[in-house]
Amino acid sequence: MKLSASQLKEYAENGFLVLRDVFTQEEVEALRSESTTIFEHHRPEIWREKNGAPRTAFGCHEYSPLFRSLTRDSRLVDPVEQITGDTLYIHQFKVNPKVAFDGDPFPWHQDFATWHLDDGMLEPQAMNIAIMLDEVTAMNGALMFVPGSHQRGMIDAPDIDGRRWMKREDIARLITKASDVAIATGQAGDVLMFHANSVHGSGGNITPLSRRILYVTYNAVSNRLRNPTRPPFIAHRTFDPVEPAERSFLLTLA
Ligand SMILES: O=C(O)CCC(=O)C(=O)O
Repeated sequence: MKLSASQLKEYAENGFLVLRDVFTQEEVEALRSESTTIFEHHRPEIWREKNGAPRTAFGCHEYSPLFRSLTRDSRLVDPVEQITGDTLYIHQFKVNPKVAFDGDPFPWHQDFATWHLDDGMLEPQAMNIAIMLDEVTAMNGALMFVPGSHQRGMIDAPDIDGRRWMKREDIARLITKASDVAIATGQAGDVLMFHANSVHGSGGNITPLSRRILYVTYNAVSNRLRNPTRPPFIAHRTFDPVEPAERSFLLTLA
């Protein structure tokens, strides 16, 4: 699945892009059901909110054949390959459920700050591409972006409990009015992709409506990690090129 010229332009200007109706409801249902099964388990790769509700399941494509198959789906691989212009490997895989009532915020950050400072990634040549598994609205914890912020490069951020949340004064310089923020809402089956230096975050979810989003982070093989410090389930150490599959991940499932 290739991006059109207008989509490439929008991405270049804003640093993020929402693609509509990419995955079918049958595919979304399969991904939701797999996520539910995964969150029933207690494993070190599954991080939780303060009250025990799931927050992030990292690296579940390593043990889920369905998710493994998804990582090769050309609807995810092709647009990232088109933008990076390189062969890709999987740097990170995760599902963030932002659960009903209890989903906590993700403060403002740039992913590349962590990837560079903690994972030893040289260039912002990795990219998140995410599938909305529920309707994502302004109320249930959609991601917010500062459009164009990816063009400013990496802004240094302190290590706070293993995360590189941005300093409030830096955010206050970037956001001085409501129109400096854009919100990435969509329907289940829509896809969101964003630049490694795009400044983003998300609010908490106090609605009774869950907001599951599945993220694959692909990195250019030439930009593989040099000296990672985070655990391998968060920053992968295998740099095998991904072979895109044209058929749906449901059909290529071994
Ligand atoms: O899922 C979210 O709300 C935000 C996730 C995010 O920005 C991250 O994991 O770096």
